[in-house]
Amino acid sequence: RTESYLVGLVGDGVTPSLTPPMHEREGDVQGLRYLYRPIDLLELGLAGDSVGEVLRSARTLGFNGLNITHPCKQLVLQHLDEVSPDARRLGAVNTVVIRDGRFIGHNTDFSGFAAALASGLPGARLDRVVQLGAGGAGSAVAYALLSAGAKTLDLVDMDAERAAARAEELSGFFPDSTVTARTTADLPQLMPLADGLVHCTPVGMAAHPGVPLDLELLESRHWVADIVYRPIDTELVQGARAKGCDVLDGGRMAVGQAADAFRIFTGLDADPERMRSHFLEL
Ligand code: SKM
Repeated sequence: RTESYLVGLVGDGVTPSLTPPMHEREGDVQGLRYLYRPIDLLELGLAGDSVGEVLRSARTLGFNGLNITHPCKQLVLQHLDEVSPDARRLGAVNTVVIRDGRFIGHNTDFSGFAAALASGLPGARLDRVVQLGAGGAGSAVAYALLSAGAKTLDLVDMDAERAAARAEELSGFFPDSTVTARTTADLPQLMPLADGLVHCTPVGMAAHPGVPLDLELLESRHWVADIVYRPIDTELVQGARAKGCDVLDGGRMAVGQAADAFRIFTGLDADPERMRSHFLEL
């Protein structure tokens, strides 16, 4: 019988992350003994490829699991005993549960975004979606959109090769959908055809202010999802609201990944709405 939970987040610069307080508060509310430690590789002077060693140390010390973030989401794969089919296809793991001495990997970035989309933009049309950004987070989001039934996905990235590689890979996983690599120059043609827009680049974060596209391209019939959550009201989110669009802010994905990881670690459902109100207080 597990009477307490000890989990952590491994990655570079994770000390200020909001994930630990989100989990701990949910544990408190559920009456659990639940501790969530940041394990900051930068502060520890450890490189990303020490994630295997960190995993084994965590097992030795009785951890129930770890969230894994940059730069370890791919590096961790080779150390796992089992990987969920979705995480395997995505080639990225952000949640490792330690059970009977075995490491089992999952990806709650994709499932968390899917849950966020379903709860925050219920009934959003997914026939045609434009996505900005095809990096790590973008890959998980694209996978979630296609899993949720997006029929046509236009994938825009400043790195044309990266967009092309992702589009080809995703087309292989979702043969009934059309995934096409695009450039920002295509946006004036694409937006009039799109139901919604998802933003997965760093633009709008405190360190990268601005908007990722010309807001004139937004129409009130578009829904807009941002995954940037610091600040929560990015310039894109504000601009889209001002246009009358239905909007999903980045906090929903941040909460979604945490809620799904909480369930994987404990076997207990987290309440995403309660987690979100706590997240908004942090
Ligand atoms: O996948 C998530 C991870 O679980 C937690 C996190 C964070 O708190 O910074 C970021 C994402 O990589």
